[in-house]
Amino acid sequence: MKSPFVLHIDIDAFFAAVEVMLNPHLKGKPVIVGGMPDERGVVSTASYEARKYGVHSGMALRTAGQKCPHGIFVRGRYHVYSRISEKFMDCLRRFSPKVEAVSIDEAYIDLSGSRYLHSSVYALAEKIKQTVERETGLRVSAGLGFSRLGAKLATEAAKPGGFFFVGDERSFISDLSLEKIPGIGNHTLLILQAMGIKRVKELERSYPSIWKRTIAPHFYSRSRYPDRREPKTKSFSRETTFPEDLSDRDMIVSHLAYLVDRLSVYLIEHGYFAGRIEVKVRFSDFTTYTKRTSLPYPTYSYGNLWDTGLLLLDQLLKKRKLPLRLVGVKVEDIAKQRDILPFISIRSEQLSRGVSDVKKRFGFSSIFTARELMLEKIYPVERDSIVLKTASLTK
Ligand code: DCP
Ligand code: MG
Repeated sequence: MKSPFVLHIDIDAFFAAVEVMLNPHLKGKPVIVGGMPDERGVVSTASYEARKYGVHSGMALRTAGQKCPHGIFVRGRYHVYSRISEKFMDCLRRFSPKVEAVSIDEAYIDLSGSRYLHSSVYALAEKIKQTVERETGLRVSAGLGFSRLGAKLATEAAKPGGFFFVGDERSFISDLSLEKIPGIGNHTLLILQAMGIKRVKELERSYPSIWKRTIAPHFYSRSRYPDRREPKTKSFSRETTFPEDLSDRDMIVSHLAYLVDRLSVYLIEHGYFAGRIEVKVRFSDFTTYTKRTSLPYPTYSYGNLWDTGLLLLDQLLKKRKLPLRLVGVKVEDIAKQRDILPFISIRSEQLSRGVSDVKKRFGFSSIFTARELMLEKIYPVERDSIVLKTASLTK
């Protein structure tokens, strides 16, 4: 039999597990990360103890407070999680040059080359799992498969803490209900469910053409999985819900400036260029709008991201005459290099680099633009961050 070669690893209850690691008194307790139960905003994640009460990522904090009144609520420290995530990815990269980070706590590792150096791919996968757990101090779940989809679903089945290998991916996946399949959107799911289609095999039987386009490629074009091109992460984003809805444009702008600053420094530290930028707003009535555009050229510069981001924000603010609840920014078309060198001045990039060096030495908060400094009025400022209410990341 051909060896499986895609390993998928995902950290269990990531943000909550980090909080428990840094404060062992929390061990075994229902920990809920994202904010206080009387605050607006949503749960980033919850420890497995809290999940028993029905608390999950994306749930309103107030609902979480009702479901789990004795829960221990913590705000969350994004920069700490981000540092641990880097350690996690670095550790994986020691085992294979082909590591595709798909979110802050999750990656695919292509073992097709490395397996020849080891007696068995299963032993190698087990060793990788143990090594990351030892080095990060966190528990992970792992899945081994012939395709990314197979590996990811194996991890889901192995949670928490296990390691699964799905031998017959095709029949395993056929038995699954459609909502388990990543990439099938809610809208499609509702339509299919209304047509009485709940499982993958029903889709195959009743609508082979849809099955062929969506599910089949995972089995037939094995060589496409994992992607053999350079590992590519599609986007990075930062967003925040305000402690109270905001009408003051200057204050909204300050939040956006801070989030853009964090993204710019992140791009610089990782040697990335971004080709597009998207801004997102949510009004007090929960209507949400996004607007995106290509940047004049791929860049990491705060100034360039900011100029374009602000234009998008102003267009979005015209959509409704209501106070704002949330603002977010995302960069996409991420690349490690830039094919066409811009003919324009790169002074703005040099400036961003300089600022990022200062931040690295003296802390993220050691240097801010005046716009960002307005946030001091409403949030505590620590060495490495302004403590926003919910500095959460979207995947
Ligand atoms: N996250 C978030 N908001 C969401 C989903 C996730 O802020 N709506 C953050 C918090 C999570 C982290 O991303 O800790 C990783 O997401 P996962 O989906 O992997 O969830 P967990 O790691 O928390 O739990 P699991 O054990 O199910 O992987
Ligand atoms: Mg996880």
